[in-house]
Amino acid sequence: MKSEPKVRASLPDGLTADTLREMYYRMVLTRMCDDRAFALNRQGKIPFAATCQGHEGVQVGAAYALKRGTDWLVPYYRDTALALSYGVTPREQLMCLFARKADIFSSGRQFPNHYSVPDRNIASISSIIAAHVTHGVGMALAFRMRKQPIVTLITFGEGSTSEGEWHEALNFASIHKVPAVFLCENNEFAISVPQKLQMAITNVADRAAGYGMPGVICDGTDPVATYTVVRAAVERARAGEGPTLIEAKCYRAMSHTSDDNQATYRTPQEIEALKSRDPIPRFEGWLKDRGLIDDETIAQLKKKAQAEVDEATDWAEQQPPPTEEDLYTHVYASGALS
Ligand SMILES: Cc1ncc(C[n+]2csc(CCOP(=O)(O)OP(=O)(O)O)c2C)c(N)n1
Repeated sequence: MKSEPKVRASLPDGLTADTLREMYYRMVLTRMCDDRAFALNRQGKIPFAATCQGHEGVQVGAAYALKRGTDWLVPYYRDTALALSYGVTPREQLMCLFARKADIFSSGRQFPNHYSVPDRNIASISSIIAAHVTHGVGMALAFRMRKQPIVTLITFGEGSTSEGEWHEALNFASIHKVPAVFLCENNEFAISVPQKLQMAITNVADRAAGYGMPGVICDGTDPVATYTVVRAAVERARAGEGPTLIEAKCYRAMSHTSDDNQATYRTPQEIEALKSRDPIPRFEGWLKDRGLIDDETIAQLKKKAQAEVDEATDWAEQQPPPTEEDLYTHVYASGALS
């Protein structure tokens, strides 16, 4: 029987060796789902895909810092790893991409990745960037008013922080000390607009000072670094001390979505250089350095993830599409007009 490799360093608070390997698995699984989505799009089988590549570290780290089943996510469209670490399955992810009738987010009506899974504490999101930030603050206020010890994690890109609603949300959240954590996944681009044309500051986290809340920066390619800061912010929020703005510096490895072509605004050298920041090999190195994983386990986990994504793809593709009658369902709450 294979023995557990000797752990060479103490583990971060709240994370066991098994949890760290599970986090690694979620990152690999997300990457494979993402690759599959873009391949299906190019095959003409799905209309649209939004990539998460380069964001796996921040999203998995953040998901594991929450109390699953208690805390709520108010995510945005790039949060595949967050969703897959918070109870969404690869079958559900793929079914939404195929826009099948049984899609659990919207019965195939919404854009892909517009998560909405109330039974897993994932709130519905809006395509209007930053609109969901006000929704998330409202939810957090409700939890506080009901004296429920629930924290809301609200995510967005750095481009979204240019929106008026984002500022209104943070201002209100801080005045009322709502139990929210604002997580900016700063990938340096809002579609084709680089950060320097979006704001005249280097760090989004500096905006926190204007609202009287802590602003924290972390390496968003590192799941453990992100886990550590999100966990501290979640504890602070749960203790009634108010919200925190976290800026996780990451990057977007691919074009904004399958409808975009980053070659029109990034040079081939820039695109190539991003590969050195890939969160997956970096986390592999981190785990190996601590004796928590070896090459054999890495190969097994990758094989398992590939099999899970292959199975989910075949299954989702076989599910029936919506029918003509479905046009009229989910438009009004049933009985609302009676
Ligand atoms: C109010 C509004 N303006 C513009 C858009 C079009 N749009 C969709 S995604 C996006 C970029 C958002 O960038 P960022 O917040 O940095 O997130 P990222 O996509 O980089 O993860 C824009 C401008 C939109 N959906 N809503």
